[in-house]
Amino acid sequence: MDTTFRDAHQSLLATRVRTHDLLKVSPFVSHHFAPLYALENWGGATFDVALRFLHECPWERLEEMRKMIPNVPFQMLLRGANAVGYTNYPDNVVYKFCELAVQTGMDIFRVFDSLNYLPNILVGMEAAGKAGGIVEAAISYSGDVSDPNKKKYDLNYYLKLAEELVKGGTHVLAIKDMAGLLKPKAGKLLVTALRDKYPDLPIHIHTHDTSGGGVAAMLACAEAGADVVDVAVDSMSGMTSQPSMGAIVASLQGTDLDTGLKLDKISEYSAYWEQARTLYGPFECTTTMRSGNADVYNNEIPGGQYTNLQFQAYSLGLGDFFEDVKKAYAEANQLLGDIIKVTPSSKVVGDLAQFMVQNKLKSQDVLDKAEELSFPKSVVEYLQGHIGQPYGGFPEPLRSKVLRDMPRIEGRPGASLPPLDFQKLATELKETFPIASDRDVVSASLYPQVTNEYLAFKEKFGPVDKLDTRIFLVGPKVGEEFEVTIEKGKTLGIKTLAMAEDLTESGDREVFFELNGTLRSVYIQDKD
Ligand code: 3PY
Ligand code: ZN
Repeated sequence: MDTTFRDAHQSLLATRVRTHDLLKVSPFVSHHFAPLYALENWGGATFDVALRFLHECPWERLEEMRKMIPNVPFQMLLRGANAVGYTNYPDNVVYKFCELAVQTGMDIFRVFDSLNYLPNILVGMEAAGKAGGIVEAAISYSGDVSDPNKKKYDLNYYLKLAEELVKGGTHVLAIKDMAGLLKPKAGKLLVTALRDKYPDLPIHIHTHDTSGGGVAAMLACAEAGADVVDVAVDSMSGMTSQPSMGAIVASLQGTDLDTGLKLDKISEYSAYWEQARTLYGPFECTTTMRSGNADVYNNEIPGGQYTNLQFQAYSLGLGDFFEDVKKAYAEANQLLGDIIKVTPSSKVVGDLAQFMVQNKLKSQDVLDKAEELSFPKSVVEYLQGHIGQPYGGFPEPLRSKVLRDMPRIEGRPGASLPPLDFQKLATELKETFPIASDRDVVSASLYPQVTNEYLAFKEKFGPVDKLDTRIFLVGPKVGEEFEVTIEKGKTLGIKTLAMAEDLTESGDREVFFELNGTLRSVYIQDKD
């Protein structure tokens, strides 16, 4: 599976790749990448980021990609009962979301839960299946099954969970190695055991290349009988992204596992992304990251979070801060009960780690002073049971010391939420924003505030997703001519001409331009 359209840019470019750049290369993908099992192109953080930062509609992105790539299955990442958000939703929101996703073009739903909490995964599986999607239940991987000293997440743990997911009716079973901890030996062990137990079940392996061991691990998994492994095109691969497509395809050429993909086409595809990537310079993980780092086997920080934490540490400019945060992350994980770490549980561990470094606390200090410390909100909510129940239970006496008489949620958090009234939400949203569509209503059911801001922006500025990425991020130069295709066959020619010298009383500046040869002007707030 090619993850270039989702996880690769989520991990390397803060999820900022715009629909415009995805669509430009979509016909090429359709023509040359038909042998792919799937193209992962939606879900995870892309939904939120599209609305919040790119001012574009994620549903439109999916619909347009579907039109251009009718021949490769699409795959998305669904955070179980959290859908594509960070919190719990009423069940009917998750159902509605999946229904619309299938209608808009989605095929395969990889469903996980950040604590591997079965009831949360089952809700997502049900919702995806009922909508008509292919259900790919995912076990998030932690620890090291090849290390007998790492006892909590051993082979037996994974086999038992797999059994539950198979019982739950999954069509495909995924191992989701979000931090890149699956060493070749562990991958071989795990896939062999699953293959032996389920000869006919499609097995799909996901990893991140943070340590640099991703290609070796995926080859080992493929040889042990995995049906699908995840890769990103070469120029969007490596480090916290997926391992390289070209490297894996080349390694398997002429073997029984030959993928049928053509190396010269992978090169062309890679060249496109090498260029496109330069447009997103300000969001590059490589401003702070220069290479892989095998210390991920100790700190277990997931790919996307690794670059975030590193970036934060560098912007704070505190010497060894990142090294300290990484060490504290491992300690925080142990304090919280050695939990599965992926969105949103990884944020809980990251927040506690940063809290420990900022307040110069060691593990023992946290335990000793737990009653007096004011812990980050995410940590308190985790201990209350807001994201589900961790395997092996909550850490005691830490939990009781932190929570004292605060309420606790037993069981699945979403189960106690009343259904959302979609009719009421639609009426309210359309009253405030007459341009709001039924899709926007579903967006608002997940992200109310973000959707309101997206609609307000769209009302004011129009379809900015049609601008090319340089113009969108930096703006045109004075005197520059550029074209914008707003729909098929409708292309506008725009030439910026001049700006008025004086500001209006409200701080706006008049900007003159030609639109298809006609002189026009707009008032724009001058932020300088
Ligand atoms: C997400 O939840 O967005 C992830 O990519 C988790 O790995
Ligand atoms: Zn991932």
